[in-house]
Amino acid sequence: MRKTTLRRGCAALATATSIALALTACGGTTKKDVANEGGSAAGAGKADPNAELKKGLTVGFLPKQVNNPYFTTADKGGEKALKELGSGYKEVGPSSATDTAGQVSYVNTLTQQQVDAMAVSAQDPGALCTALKQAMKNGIKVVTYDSDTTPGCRNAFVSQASAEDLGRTEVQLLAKQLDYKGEIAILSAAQTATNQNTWIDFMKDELKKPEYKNMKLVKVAYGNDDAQQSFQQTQGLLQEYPNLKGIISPTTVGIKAAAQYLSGSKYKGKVRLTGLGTPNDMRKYVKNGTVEAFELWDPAKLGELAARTAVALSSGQITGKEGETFTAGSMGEYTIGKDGVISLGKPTVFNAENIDRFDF
Ligand code: RAM
Repeated sequence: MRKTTLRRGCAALATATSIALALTACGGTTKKDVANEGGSAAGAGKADPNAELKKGLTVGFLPKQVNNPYFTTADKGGEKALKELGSGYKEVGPSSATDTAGQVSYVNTLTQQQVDAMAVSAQDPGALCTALKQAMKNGIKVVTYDSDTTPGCRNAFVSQASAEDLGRTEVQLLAKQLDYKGEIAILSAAQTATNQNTWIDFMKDELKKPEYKNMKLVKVAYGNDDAQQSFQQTQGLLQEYPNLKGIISPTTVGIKAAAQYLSGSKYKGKVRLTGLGTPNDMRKYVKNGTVEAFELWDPAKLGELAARTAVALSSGQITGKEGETFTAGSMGEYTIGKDGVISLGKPTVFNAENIDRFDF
């Protein structure tokens, strides 16, 4: 693979200078930046569905946060698939879910190390764009997984499920438990997180339907995928809104911390909680009556699909264009959708009846 030297610019600046300067130079994300990032990075060259899968590649995983068990499981799924495919794996990433500048510099590190592909879960949709485009100019294939950037800044996005389905079903799950009545709040991750923000937009849209006329979203709080902050935010929500009846937390760190708080408080079983969590984190809260139902996909499968997509892109089997298909090993055949999105499938709803069948 031909690789050119890293060009000067914002991306290079982020590694070469202080984090503060890099942030100023590269900027955070505004809605306008995202809206202006049109086009797609897919379609460079032509896909050859019969191309042989290359071996000996290196794929770098860059999660939102390295010490988050969700990403540990996801990235292990990627590592296992790469081993099977005869390629190498590495993982780099920040330990905080709000270290956007750190993520930028990790993209630059992977570019300088000349990996063949990278799989990135974006903390912020716009902040990584310049660095990711630089990586692609250097011949590196870029897959986002879990949390996207914008279509022009990566070759493909491996999505956990339909964002619309996730947003709407979380409201539906909570509404049933509340009998469609009362004040509710959302406990999210980082304020810039692409995935959570997309789901929240669909939650708000779902709440506009007439069946929810007696439910009111009073606040969206941010726990930054930090256990302590999420716990404190839950406590704060209940102090600020004593009539709160339900919480949706679309983050594995948030829902676990909220469940921990509720289960040790007078609100246990009274204030309903749902969202996205892992069965292993949530088992005890389902069994002790704090949580009735919540959902998630299998993070290991998400990581595996991201790895297999990266290898298919690097091998020329796909370019990221809508309509292209490829076989992701034993996971079967996937078709690339609009804007280069590849969807893992439907999430699972976990409750007291089925939770013991899952171990992740
Ligand atoms: C957290 C992260 C991740 C999200 C899951 C549900 O671990 O925010 O991005 O997909 O929750």
